[in-house]
Amino acid sequence: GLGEHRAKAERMFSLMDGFLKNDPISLQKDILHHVEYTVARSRFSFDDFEAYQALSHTIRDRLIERWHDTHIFFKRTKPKRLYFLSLEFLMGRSLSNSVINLGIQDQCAEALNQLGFEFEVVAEQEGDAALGNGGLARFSACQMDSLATLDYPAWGYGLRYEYGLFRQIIVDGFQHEQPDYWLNFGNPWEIARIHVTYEVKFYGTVEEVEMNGDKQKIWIPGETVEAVAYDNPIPGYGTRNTINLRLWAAKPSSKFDLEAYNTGDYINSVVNRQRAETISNVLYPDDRSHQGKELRLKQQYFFVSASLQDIMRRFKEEHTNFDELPEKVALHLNDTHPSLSIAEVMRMLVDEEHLNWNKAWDIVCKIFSFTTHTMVAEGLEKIPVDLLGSLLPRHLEILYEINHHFMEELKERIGLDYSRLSQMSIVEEGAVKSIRMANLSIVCSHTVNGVSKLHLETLKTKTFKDFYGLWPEKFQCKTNGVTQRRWIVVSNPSLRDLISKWLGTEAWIRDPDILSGLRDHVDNADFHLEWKMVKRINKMRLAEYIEAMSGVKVSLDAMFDVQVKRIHEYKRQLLNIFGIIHRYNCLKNMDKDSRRKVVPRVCIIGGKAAPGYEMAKKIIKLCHAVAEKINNDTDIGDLLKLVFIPDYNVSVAELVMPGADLSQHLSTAGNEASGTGNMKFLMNGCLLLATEDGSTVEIIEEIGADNLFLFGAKVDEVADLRENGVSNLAPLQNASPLKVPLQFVRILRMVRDGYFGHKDYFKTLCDSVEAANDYYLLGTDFMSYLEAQAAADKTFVNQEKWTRMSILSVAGSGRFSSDRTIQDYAESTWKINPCRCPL
Ligand code: GPK
Repeated sequence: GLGEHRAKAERMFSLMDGFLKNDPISLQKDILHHVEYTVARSRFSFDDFEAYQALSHTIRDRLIERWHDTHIFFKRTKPKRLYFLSLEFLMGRSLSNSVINLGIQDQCAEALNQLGFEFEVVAEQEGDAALGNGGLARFSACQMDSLATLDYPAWGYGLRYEYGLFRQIIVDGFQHEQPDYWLNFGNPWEIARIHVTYEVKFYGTVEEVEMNGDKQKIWIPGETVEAVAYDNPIPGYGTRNTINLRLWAAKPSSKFDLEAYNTGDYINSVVNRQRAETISNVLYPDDRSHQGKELRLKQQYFFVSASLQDIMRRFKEEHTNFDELPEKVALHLNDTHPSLSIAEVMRMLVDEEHLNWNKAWDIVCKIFSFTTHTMVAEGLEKIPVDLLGSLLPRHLEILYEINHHFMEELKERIGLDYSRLSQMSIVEEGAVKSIRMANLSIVCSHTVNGVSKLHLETLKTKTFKDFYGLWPEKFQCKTNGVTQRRWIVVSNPSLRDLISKWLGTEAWIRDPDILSGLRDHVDNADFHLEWKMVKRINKMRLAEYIEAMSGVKVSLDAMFDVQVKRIHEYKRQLLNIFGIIHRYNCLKNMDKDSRRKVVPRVCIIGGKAAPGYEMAKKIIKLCHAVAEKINNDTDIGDLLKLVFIPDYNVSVAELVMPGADLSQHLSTAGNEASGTGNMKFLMNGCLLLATEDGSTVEIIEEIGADNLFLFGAKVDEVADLRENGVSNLAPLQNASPLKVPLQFVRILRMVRDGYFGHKDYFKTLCDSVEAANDYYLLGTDFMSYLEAQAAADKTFVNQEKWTRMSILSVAGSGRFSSDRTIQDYAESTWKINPCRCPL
């Protein structure tokens, strides 16, 4: 009975010695305990990596306590929960972040110190968790941090890829990809839940059976694999709340296929079973193009099926009536990647729970919300019907039925406008009949979110114009944000201290709007001095890293100019490289006197190209070819350096952003849905040189156009420029210098003619600008780009002005905290409330 239960609980508690303590001595004891019993090294002799392992386990224990308490509290209060479904999470390192969010950074540093170790060195031992590609995936990670910090009852769901995003190595200037077998060194941040498993089924047939006089479809699957949960605690800052990121790994089913084993072919049967594990083996490395690969579809369904079984089981433990689902469950689709969830929930409600179709549909339409991350329709995900029909035959039927109902409704609303009907249809007819996952997500979601104002505007007027006409109220803007915990507190401790000192509080770490208080000190000379000192310290760290990685020595007096992000034609790293070549040409033509007035530059470029993206790979090679020329030109010396930082990832970003003076965001207007790198640089007091694209438009609103360097065509000019504008470079030979800037033509010619070597290899790259009509408008924007660069140079000479702009950047960055984004989602999309675990 209850009394017995309580007595047992009390005895357990008395055995427990209370919660783990966080004073330095207790921490040291725990670290040594883990050295001896978890890492199995002698406590009298262990190295930095073993210290990292032991400290991580020490922190993990503390996370687990909070994570248990949080979940017990959620179970007791039964709040509406948010389930954030994403196929990608770029978490990066966990140690520093956890220690900071737990509020025990000083204690840990002291504990390590007394054991003869240094916190920074130990933290450096950790590898990145890189289960994602780029912006979308890192944004998911930032959102998890904010969900935990703001006490929301949320779960993240994802896949536990054994190989994360490939490692980029550069050989002779070319990118090579190496597998990222990140689990080789163990992962103290996850908890294997070997008993939390679900069967996931594939293939097979659909049959019709009689059920209480009704005909009912059932799916007879052909293959079963098992999903095993790995839980990753996500601690909030300034709260006990620690939420869960549950990642699924595929394992062979624990049920045996008796027949296979009885035929005597034991070895082959085992080998075949083992194939199940391939499903969660590897992350697809191309962002924004997942088309028609069976393994990818398998990953998506594997993820969806396991997550929804888990979510439904939890719902059924607490509630009995599916009418309550919309009040208790919010399912968020992070892009279309998890959108098979829609068909899966319908299948569960109709086939398994025997609700009638309309009732099930009514419920489903109240639980899903959707965020899209692309601007252009070509980037939208489609799944060939043949593929879907063979892997998931019942789901295909359900998708057809959803579409049938939708088309009927649509005909009533808009009449027999066949062109519009076929454009809005979930099913795309044509050479390859496909399911349009974005249309599906829009039809079924109560809210469709854009990731910046400009992005939402494009969705409404272009990409999803017809859907907007039909359901204007569905479309909402939720401008992205990034977490100041990682992007200032973890990555830039000197700036953290400086901000807190001048604001007189650390409250901005939970309440980022407070950062605007820095404006009060924007003209204070002492503040300026300290501000510049912090930047100098961070530049020093970065310079050391650059020298270690590339052998290039750089001057701290130079302007550190950074462009780091995935390599894409639309992000225009090529424009940056052309600008650097231009700078080089100018320097070569100058006399000694003029050179003395030049602001020295260190140009830093970093980013990965998708393995199959030829043009992006050529941009990387060009960068190296140009760097080789410039860096070895003794005539130029410190006036200009170009370095490519290999293997750009979250932990490299943490080092690069604080050390940057200037950062570049060059996407052709109308292509970058939001951008989040710009926000991270802003938080680190780095000035932006940018086009008016994505969220930069809102950064301008917040800090004023005077406080960054803007250039380029505006979004509403782009279409016109592409059609009639000055952008048509072909044939280049005859182009008038008035139309295409002569400098630009000359630079293109240098690359084409082999000035940087590799003439043949760069041919298609040059063609992409010339013959392909300069789709991304490099020629058009070139002069404007050079002017913005010149303005940056001019400002840099005036350090007082520069520092002012830098301070105002940080002061205006509060609006770009993911805390703001998440609060907005929680209140207006998910309708969830904070649920704060008592201390
Ligand atoms: C968008 F469509 C995609 C994609 O597949 N991967 C990805 O990283 C990015 N994104 C956008 O390109 C960024 O503008 C945006 O800030 C980020 O998603 C987060 O919304």
